Amino acid sequence: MKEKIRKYVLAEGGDDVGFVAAADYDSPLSPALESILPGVKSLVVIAYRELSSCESDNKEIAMNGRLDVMEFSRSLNYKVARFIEKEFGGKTMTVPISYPMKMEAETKGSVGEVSLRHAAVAAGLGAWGRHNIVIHPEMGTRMVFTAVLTQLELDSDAVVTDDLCIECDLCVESCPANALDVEGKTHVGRCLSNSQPYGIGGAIRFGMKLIDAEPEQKKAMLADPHFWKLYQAGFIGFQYQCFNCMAVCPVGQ
Ligand code: B12
Repeated sequence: MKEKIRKYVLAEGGDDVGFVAAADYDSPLSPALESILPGVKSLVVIAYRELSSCESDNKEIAMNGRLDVMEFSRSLNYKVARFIEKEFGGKTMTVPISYPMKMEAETKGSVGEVSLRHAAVAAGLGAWGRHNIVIHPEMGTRMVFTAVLTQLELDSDAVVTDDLCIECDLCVESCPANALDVEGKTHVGRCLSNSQPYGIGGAIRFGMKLIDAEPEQKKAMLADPHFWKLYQAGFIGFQYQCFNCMAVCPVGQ
């Protein structure tokens, strides 16, 4: 089964694929897989190369590269899920690159339903780096992941035991928010407010200010490019302004 699925994913444009038995996936913050798909037995984790767009100082082009891979991965994830159901039976469910994401006070919208980094590491697709993201053994850090939950008994691929991070600290030094200063722990608030200034925090701050503003100030706020960017983020989804920790990592480049 694994070989057939692997062949399909690669033929359809995935850059790599790994398998992990549900019992070998462990992410302390995300919900139990069983609560998502009762009878879940395995995850098929798909890896995609991020485009070179992530290097661009032009943030619209950088974000567009991410949107390209998000759109492609949504389609591939769906196809793989359908392929598995048709070919081998059982139920499947897909896990997206980023959203939809649960927006709850408890997790502050910062925990995925399935942690794709933990899944990727357990599926042998890479190892954690100093930047707290996953480095693929050949393709490096510029990777994103999706997954398909299945009810198939698939055993886990071998995990990567090599330390792929070369400890150059370029990610730490190039983080404009100093979000990587503490090893093994990304400062979520710092990363979020810098990489997504038009995200949820920005939208809340804008709304709060608007409520209290005088009528003339309200008009000025709505005519300001800051609001236009919030508006755009609202319909494209996230609007990352920073890809530094991925883009500067020399591993695999
Ligand atoms: C919410 C989210 C964020 C939030 C919160 C991050 C966070 N605390 O996890 C914010 C906005 C900050 C964020 C930022 C980024 N994100 Co993000 N994000 C997610 C999302 C949707 C959920 C993550 C989640 O569930 N976190 C909660 C759990 C997993 O965190 P945790 O248990 O506390 O683990 C943390 C630490 O304990 C540590 N950790 C845990 N175990 C271990 C073990 C070792 C050995 C080490 C060293 C560290 C470590 O790493 C984690 C990060 O703090 C995932 C997609 C997904 N569904 O997984 C993408 C995802 C993690 N993001 C991704 C990316 C690329 C980014 C950014 C580069 C932004 C961008 N422009 O794309 C930055 C990188 C920030 C960084 N260097 O840490 C990719 C990572 C790909 C990869 N190669 O690993 C993912 C997997 C999206 C995808 N589908 O590919 N992200």
